[in-house]
Amino acid sequence: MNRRKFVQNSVLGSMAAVIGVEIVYGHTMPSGYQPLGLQDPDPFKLFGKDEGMEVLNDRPWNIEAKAHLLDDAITPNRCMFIRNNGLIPENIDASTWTLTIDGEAVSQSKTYTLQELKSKFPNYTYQLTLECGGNGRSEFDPPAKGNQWTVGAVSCATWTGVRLRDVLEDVGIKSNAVYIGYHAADVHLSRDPGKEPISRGAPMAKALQDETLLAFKMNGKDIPLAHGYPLRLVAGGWPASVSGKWVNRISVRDKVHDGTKMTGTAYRVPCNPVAPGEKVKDEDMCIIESMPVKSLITYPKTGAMIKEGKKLGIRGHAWAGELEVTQMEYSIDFGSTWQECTLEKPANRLAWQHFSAEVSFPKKGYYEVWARAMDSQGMRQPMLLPGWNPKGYLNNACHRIAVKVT
Ligand SMILES: Nc1nc2c(c(=O)[nH]1)N[C@H]1C(S)=C(S)[C@@H](COP(=O)(O)O)O[C@H]1N2
Ligand SMILES: [Mo]
Repeated sequence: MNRRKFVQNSVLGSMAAVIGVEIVYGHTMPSGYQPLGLQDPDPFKLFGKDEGMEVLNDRPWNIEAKAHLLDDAITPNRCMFIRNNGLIPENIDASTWTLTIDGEAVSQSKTYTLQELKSKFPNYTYQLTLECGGNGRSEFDPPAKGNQWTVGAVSCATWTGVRLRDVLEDVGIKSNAVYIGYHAADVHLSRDPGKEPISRGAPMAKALQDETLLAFKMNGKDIPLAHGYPLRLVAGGWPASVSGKWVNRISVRDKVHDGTKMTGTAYRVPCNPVAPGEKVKDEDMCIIESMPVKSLITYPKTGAMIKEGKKLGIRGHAWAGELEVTQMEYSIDFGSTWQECTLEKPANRLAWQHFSAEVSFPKKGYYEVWARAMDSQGMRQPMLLPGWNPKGYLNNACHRIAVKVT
């Protein structure tokens, strides 16, 4: 008798199905062994992402888009960045999923099944811009720790769900309500069930906005697993960390929510500007709320070549947190002069806006096209880096592409 235990045929069969071909010496594989081909999944296939996306980290998964991949008016799953603080929950069963509303500021906590949420409250659909607070971090100097996002940690998808406000009204909110905080099913990297990877939230005013959704659909389909299936909070215009994925509990707090990554320096910037590299005390750091005005040239890709005498059509999107973008300009002379772009109205509040322009170049040579948006309060994007901050948030510098006229 052979003392070694071998993998069962049925297990072998399912492993082969995932790998896609027969595991030729599979019958000699020790039982419990994970073939490398299963340990190292192709993230693009795993999440249905475009192969041009950049994997910044695999534990946890963090994947960003490139500017030209964000050219669609509405971001498809294929090009949507993934930002995880922990491990994606496994074995989700939407038919048994529940959402509990509790906290100091509810008279009585209440639990809803997903089906109850969907049928009991009116459904709404909005296009909502979600940008990671750390988008653009890679440019800061001295560098900031964390995912080195360039420009691609932003999306604007169509989200369908119920208003958080309607659900909170149904539960009954007391007058001491200050903040909501979400809790979710993802797992801390340590796998310690007592630790949450992230548990953030928003003041009541944001929680009660028309566009703040408990969403169960993205772009008309079930939300992809990596983006929060089967239920996620979507609070457009604020750091996307407020938009909790895999949400199963929302606490209505009588103080600013103090969950993981709400306190200390997480998702906070110095309340007053500091010199690059300066140490900032925790109590001098303020929570990021609305994201600043920003834009992205999504066509053409940087490095474009065009023929002398030809005009170049450029296009992209602009957004301004809680505000609307009221002007969009481009420059081909490193910001010395600016020309107006055509700018569309947003599909709804908190949706990004599309811009376009026909650019002429005076002669052959190297150019850069810079794009600059202005919000409804007259704030414009900085041409280069904005204020340095210890965690590298809120880089809304003008996006730039290189163009050669030959
Ligand atoms: N439960 C949970 N929600 C989460 C996160 C997370 O790690 N866990 N990451 C947050 C952060 S920091 C961002 S930027 C967005 C990213 O959303 P996306 O992965 O759908 O693009 O989700 C937010 N919601
Ligand atoms: Mo984020």
